[in-house]
Amino acid sequence: MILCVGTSGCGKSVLLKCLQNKNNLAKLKADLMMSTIPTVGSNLVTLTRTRMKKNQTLPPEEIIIREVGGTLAPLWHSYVESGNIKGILFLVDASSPETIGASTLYIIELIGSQPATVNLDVMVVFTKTDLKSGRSLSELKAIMRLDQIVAMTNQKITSLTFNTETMANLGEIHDWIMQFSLPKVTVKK
Ligand SMILES: Nc1nc2c(ncn2[C@@H]2O[C@H](COP(=O)(O)OP(=O)(O)OP(=O)(O)O)[C@@H](O)[C@H]2O)c(=O)[nH]1
Ligand SMILES: [Mg+2]
Repeated sequence: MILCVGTSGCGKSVLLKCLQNKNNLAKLKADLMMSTIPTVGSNLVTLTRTRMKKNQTLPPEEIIIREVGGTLAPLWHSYVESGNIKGILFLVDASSPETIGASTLYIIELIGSQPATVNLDVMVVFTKTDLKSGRSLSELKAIMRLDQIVAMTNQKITSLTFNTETMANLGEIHDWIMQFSLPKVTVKK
């Protein structure tokens, strides 16, 4: 399982919807037209993929992602401790400087001091980069002090940007998540 966290309204549910529909852009655009509602508590999303190897279809693989909202930030670490978490998808709203500051504190709290998170891979996604700030990835990383956090925690942290206008990097985020996937369990009737 992957834990997807970030401050309230930073775009977690929207990104997960994009990942689920990435091969059906028409449906995705229709879904995104509908207004999103804040996630209450936590929400589970499953991603599935089927790959080909030498003209043979490999068995389907899947992974579950657990979204946990910003209001539950003090409890994020407990989801890592209680669940079978393989990696953390940490979203940061790049359009809001105050939120980037808060996210710095939250990520240090989550991965800098919790024993359960020290060996987990982390992907930081700066969302809403279509909005006013227009900052580059390196500027966003500098504002968040991400290089210092990496040096401090000695953890594997990947970072990139995402927005629903261009959908750029959706494939990279999908591939990062799917590296933790397992063969799909089918229940025989
Ligand atoms: N312009 C723009 N708006 C976005 C983008 N991603 C999400 N949003 C908007 O941000 C708002 C919140 O998105 P959600 O995906 O519901 O945010 P969330 O992090 O799941 O929020 P909570 O579940 O309440 O914590 C919605 O109005 C989205 O349409 C983006 O890339 N660009
Ligand atoms: Mg949500």
